Amino acid sequence: MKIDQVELYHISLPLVHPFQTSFDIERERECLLVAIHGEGLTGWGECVATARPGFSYETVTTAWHILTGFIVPAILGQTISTPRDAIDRYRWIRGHPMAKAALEAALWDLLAQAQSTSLADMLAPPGRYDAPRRGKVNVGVSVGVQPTVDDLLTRIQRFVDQGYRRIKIKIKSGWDLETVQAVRGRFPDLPLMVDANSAYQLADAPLFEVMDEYNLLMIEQPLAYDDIVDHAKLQARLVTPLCLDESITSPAHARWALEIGACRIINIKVGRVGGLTAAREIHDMARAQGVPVWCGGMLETGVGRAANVAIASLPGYTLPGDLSATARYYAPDVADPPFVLNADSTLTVPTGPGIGVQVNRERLGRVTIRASRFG
Ligand code: OSB
Ligand code: MG
Repeated sequence: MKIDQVELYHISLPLVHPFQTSFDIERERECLLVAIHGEGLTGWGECVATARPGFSYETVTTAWHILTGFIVPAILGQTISTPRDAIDRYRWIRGHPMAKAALEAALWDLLAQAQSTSLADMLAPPGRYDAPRRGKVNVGVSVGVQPTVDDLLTRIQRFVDQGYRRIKIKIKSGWDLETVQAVRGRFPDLPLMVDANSAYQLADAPLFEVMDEYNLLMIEQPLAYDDIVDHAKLQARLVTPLCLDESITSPAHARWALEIGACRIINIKVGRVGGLTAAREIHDMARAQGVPVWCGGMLETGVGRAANVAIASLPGYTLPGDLSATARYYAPDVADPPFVLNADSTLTVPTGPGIGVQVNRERLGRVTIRASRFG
């Protein structure tokens, strides 16, 4: 397929509720949307880089620079038949996985539409896996730091009442052990996990040894974003599995982390690892080793959420993802239809061509800060 045109949108979408982590608070979600045109079709991808370089060094501005300066020129006007064809053209660019992943996601959507297949089916073609892909994916909700523990308990209760069967809470210094104790006191049997977003050091191991007593599903990214060595030392001291998020930025990093025992679970974020192809490669490797994976979230709009739900349908995604219903993030979203929580704490995998959601151009226009067209 010849790539005729690429559009880039920098948008800012108000969040229904502010989202606070150990490193930042977001009230509006800034991200980029990429549209690729070919054969009269349009594929959409979302770049999950944020306004500020807190989760990763990438921001909406660095991603704009890398996309417009290097990635888009590498594929514009070219004939691209597979995602690999595109990846090969920008492989020389070091880093910037979120910028690369956005372009690749739009291309997967475009190519899937051209083949009249869903993204989920294109990711799991017949014969690739010995188990069928899921039609519905298990999901949970990631609850940010709240003003008070009472606020947190109220908020968790509301999500439990809505039907979410797995809760993740964000922790940071001053909002950790007592918070976990309070949540466990109120919800003794709730599948519960914590995410520190790199707020701690190995010297804090005693804190995690106490947390080990609270029957947590996992402890996500307690130590530095660029570390796996100290994570391996910490994991050796705990029964609770460690899960790495920030530290895994490529299939090689996933392999290294598993080889040295830095984690027992991997949170796969398509943007953080550089695209759907890399995400599937990590999934395949982990599955071959019996390591469970799940789909992380970056407060995506419907565009990114649809791609996440599709990849989370692969058989090795055995743990609930951070993929909540649209209404928990945006009202309204830029894409239709919204994702709605099923009674069994799942989201349904779209079956329409490509990612299976449509961008509403009128709403997109209202939230766009900057737009550019190439070709
Ligand atoms: O660490 O998983 C994280 C959101 C922004 C940045 C980092 C993280 C998160 C989440 C949100 O936990 C998950 C979601 O999209 O619901
Ligand atoms: Mg995380």
